[in-house]
Amino acid sequence: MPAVSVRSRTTTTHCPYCALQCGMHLTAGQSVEVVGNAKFPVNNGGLCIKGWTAGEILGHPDRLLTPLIRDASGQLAAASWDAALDFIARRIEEVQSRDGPDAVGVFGGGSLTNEKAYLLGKFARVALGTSNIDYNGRFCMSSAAAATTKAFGLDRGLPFPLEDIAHAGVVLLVGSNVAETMPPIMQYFEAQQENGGKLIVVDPRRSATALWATRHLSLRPGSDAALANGLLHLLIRDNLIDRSYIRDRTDGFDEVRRTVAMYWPEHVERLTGVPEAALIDAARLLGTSPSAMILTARGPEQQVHGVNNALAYINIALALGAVGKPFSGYGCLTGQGNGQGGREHGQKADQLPGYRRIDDPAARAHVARVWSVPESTIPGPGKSAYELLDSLGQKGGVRALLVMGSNVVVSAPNAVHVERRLKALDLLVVVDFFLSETAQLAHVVLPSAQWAEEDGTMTNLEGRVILRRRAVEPPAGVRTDLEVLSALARRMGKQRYFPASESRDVFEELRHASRGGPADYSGISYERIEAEGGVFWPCPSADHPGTSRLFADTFPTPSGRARFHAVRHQPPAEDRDAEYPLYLTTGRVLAHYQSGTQTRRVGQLRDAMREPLAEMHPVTARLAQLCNGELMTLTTRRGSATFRLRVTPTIREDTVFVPFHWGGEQSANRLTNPSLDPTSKMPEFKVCAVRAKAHAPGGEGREGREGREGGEGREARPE
Ligand SMILES: Nc1nc2c(c(=O)[nH]1)N[C@H]1C(S)=C(S)[C@@H](COP(=O)(O)OP(=O)(O)OC[C@H]3O[C@@H](n4cnc5c(=O)[nH]c(N)nc54)[C@H](O)[C@@H]3O)O[C@H]1N2
Ligand SMILES: Nc1nc2c(c(=O)[nH]1)N[C@H]1C(S)=C(S)[C@@H](COP(=O)(O)OP(=O)(O)OC[C@H]3O[C@@H](n4cnc5c(=O)[nH]c(N)nc54)[C@H](O)[C@@H]3O)O[C@H]1N2
Ligand code: SF4
Ligand SMILES: [Mo]
Repeated sequence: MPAVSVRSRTTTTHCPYCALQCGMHLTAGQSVEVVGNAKFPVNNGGLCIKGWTAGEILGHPDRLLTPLIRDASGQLAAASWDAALDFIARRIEEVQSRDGPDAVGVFGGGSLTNEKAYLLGKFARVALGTSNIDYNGRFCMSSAAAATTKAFGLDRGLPFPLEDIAHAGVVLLVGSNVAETMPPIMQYFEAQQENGGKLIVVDPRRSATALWATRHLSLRPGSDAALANGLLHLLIRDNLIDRSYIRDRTDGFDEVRRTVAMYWPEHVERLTGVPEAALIDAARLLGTSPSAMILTARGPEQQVHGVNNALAYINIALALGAVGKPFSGYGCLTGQGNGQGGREHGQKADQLPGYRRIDDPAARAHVARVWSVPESTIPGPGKSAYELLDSLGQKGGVRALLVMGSNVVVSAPNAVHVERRLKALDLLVVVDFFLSETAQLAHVVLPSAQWAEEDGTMTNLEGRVILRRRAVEPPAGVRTDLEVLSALARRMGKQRYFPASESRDVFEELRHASRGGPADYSGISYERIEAEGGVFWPCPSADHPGTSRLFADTFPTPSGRARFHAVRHQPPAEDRDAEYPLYLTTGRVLAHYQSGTQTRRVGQLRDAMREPLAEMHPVTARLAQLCNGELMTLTTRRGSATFRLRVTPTIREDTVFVPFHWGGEQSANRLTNPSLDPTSKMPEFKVCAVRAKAHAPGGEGREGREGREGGEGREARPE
């Protein structure tokens, strides 16, 4: 096990995983102990099992401790930092002189600190001169981000602090299983219920979260826009909307009114599978509450119509006059540790720091000044995440790729194809602390420090900028991501643009770069974050208190008013049919995190769930003669994968759910559809057509007795 040397015994910091960024105290001794920070206002001391066990990944025996280069025999072999960095710089130079600057791509992640996300974006534009940088947040909140930008003129996941949930009269929680994905958040829902509030959960599964709900609407996957339009239809019909708010603070309602007029309850029941009476009841709860809050997460967003789905829910919040009012409004529950900050500082294909647009001349001029480069040298917008991965190794596409903070072999849709594209690269460099499935394909792997071994800021789902502290020394031989980027820039002769590799210095530059932008961090400092338990952006000056609640008086749109958007229900990119008779939806379980690189290495989490279980309704399983606990092969138009079956009445009869935290034969993403939302470029992780058969080693699925006798195979086919 690599030595973990102690710097100070107890450090106050934050969890390495999700967007809650729970506060914790980390005590480093023989092992690293974690307890929740009772004074941090988000989790108030609560942690989930991933947080408690996070210390285990620091001194883990699988840690990468030296750079690796693929040798002549095709094996990854230990190499010195000089050899690895020289090799990368030389190959990049070769690729760019042959195929141009855009032939080198960068793929970042929402787990990177703000400082890393900022420097990675600058590295792509200034050191590499490429437009091709994007990140895994594209697979995460991009649909809600696009929708809130359209409707409110600004994307901050939650425009209010979490504590507002406790005081909301009704919360409509859509496609979000927070009881598993952010357990300490449940304290706010518990308090809400104690205060007499109601919770309506919209999910094709009666999830752990739905068990907390006053009402559960079990909609058909891919039917969110129909459901939302149906609710708004009823609110208008029953005169439960806020007409003066609509008149004074919004534009575009008339067209929405005309559109939702077509979504009468019987019709919506047919589209969504949600009974008419349940719709009427939910609309009444929402419309009669003094404070209605609508929260969406990946369920409605990770769809080919993800932006429209989010807009349809936003329309309800606007019609109720809820946005900008106390304990009310619309919010998107951001997912990754720095899912929020990671989308603000320039690792997105179309973006510059401070949440500026890369095609905005004033934004370009400002950032060019901060970077000391001519404005004309900053490239324009590049390819979005899946488009970038799809172009790898292709003529005219990206030929060399640097991956920092993502494991796309497991987490990208249509994963077999993505793996093939990665293998076609002239150069794949992966910076990680474990040999992830993606790192296993690399030409060069660089070992980096992790969360508790370095300082850096993160922005949680509320827009609260927090500070992670170095609690232990990184193992000998590894470097921080910031050091890696600076060292590579030096190899490329660009060192004068990358003088800093200390987090605090990079943050100072980020403050200037963000000044005047929508996500303005210029008034935030490490000292303020520590003294104030985090600072909410926008915070434009040192004496500004930060902005915990947005939109109270106005919206940052040109008119100062919010915008309605008329959207229609459209079927998913791939609907079920005779050949693929079920819907497949994918998501998360409590014990594992994302592509599983970290959590599959923690004993307690592995024991909690050793393999992915595919959920299927008993009626569907019985029709297919599939039994609980048996292996089942799922097949879509992209490929097949095998899972152990969990028969449960908590899921719709027409739907199968699989968690995506595993790779190889058990990878949900071998099955998923890479069709993209036209605006956000979000892939349709949440809906595709699938067929299920009993597993037959060596074949797609074992035929049942009837199958061998010429009848139907054992295949799941709902009514
Ligand atoms: N344990 C754990 N926690 C995590 C993570 C993790 O990997 N593991 N990841 C973090 C990250 S990055 C994210 S983005 C968040 C995600 O957090 P969530 O969005 O809560 O998680 P998911 O499981 O992806 O999806 C939520 C729900 O959407 C439902 N759903 C499926 N299809 C549809 C549909 O068509 N419409 C609707 N309305 N719902 C549908 C699913 O049944 C599921 O219960 O979690 C964060 N927290
Ligand atoms: N089928 C399906 N697929 C999905 C989803 C789904 O719901 N269904 N959800 C999507 C969503 S919402 C997300 S956010 C993505 C996430 O999926 P990924 O992009 O794969 O995210 P992680 O698994 O967090 O990958 C992070 C990798 O970077 C490493 N890492 C973590 N922190 C750092 C760091 O600071 N520096 C460096 N150098 N490396 C680091 C980890 O060890 C890990 O190997 O998956 C998406 N894929
Ligand atoms: S809820 Fe999220 S931030 Fe909190 S302990 Fe669990 S994984 Fe960490
Ligand atoms: Mo995410």
